[in-house]
Amino acid sequence: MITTIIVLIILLAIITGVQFLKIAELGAKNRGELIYEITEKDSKGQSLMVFIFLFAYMGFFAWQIWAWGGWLLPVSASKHGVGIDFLMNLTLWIITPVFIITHVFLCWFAYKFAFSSKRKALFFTHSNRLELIWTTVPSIALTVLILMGLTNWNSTMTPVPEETDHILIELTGQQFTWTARYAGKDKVLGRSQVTLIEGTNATGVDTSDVNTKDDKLLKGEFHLPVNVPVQFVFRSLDVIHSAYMPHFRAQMNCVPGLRTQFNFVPTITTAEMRKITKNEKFNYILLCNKICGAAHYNMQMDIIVESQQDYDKWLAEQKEFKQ
Ligand SMILES: [Cu+2]
Repeated sequence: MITTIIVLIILLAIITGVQFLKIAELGAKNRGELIYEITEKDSKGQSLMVFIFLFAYMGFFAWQIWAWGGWLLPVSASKHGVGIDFLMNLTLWIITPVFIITHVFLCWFAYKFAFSSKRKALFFTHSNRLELIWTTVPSIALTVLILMGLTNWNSTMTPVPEETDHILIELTGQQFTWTARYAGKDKVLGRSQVTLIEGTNATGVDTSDVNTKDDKLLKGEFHLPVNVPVQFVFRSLDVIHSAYMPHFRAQMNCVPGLRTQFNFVPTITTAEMRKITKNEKFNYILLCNKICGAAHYNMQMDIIVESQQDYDKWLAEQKEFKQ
């Protein structure tokens, strides 16, 4: 009912506006004026408004930095994340001055060169020199940024070589929970497939595979040793999820029927990060970053980064799958 009334009010307002315009047109016709002719006075007024808008817009921009700047993530807790942050900051340092300068010019020119009957516009079609400058400069800047980005991308996307000391974790997403599986002593994850899902075997691990016996399945939280490469493998049992670990600057889609992967090296323990953020309750977190259904926001796991000793102790306490 209320929606219908609102729609009616909007329709009536439009009709009234059109009628007012018609009256104005008729009135102007009577006086022998052209209502749609833009006078020099109109032009000056509009250009002044553009100039005032510049200050409001830049003020809003500064306010946003002031108001939201404090919500940025703390320092990166992974090795490659430092590179990502550097790239992000470099990009901002390049685009922020460009953004400010172009808008100042845009609004200033609109004001300064507003229509005047005393002035004739310069007819200017083409300049090879200008074309060359505004093609070359952005090309060089983009090439440098993309090359730096690719180097960083390769460092997380190239699987950790077998011979390098690392840990292997499989993260499985399903509506609406995560399961972490550790490869155990043999450092090999047992096979798994969706057709084997039943009862307590929620992620479908293959119990007939000898490599499965020492695998460890975890809910709620998982631990990582500091400064050791972690190779992640991602699966999904239903829809597309996205494993997002913001403090490590890492995110990967979990796609049904596909194994995706990345690796990173955690560099700051949870205890150290609590000091850095001055927050005793701080915890690293794994989130789902795809809106995958009604309880999507419930898909979280805590991540504890600790010394190798503490990690070994914790891992020994976790039950093996065969139990
Ligand atoms: Cu999800």
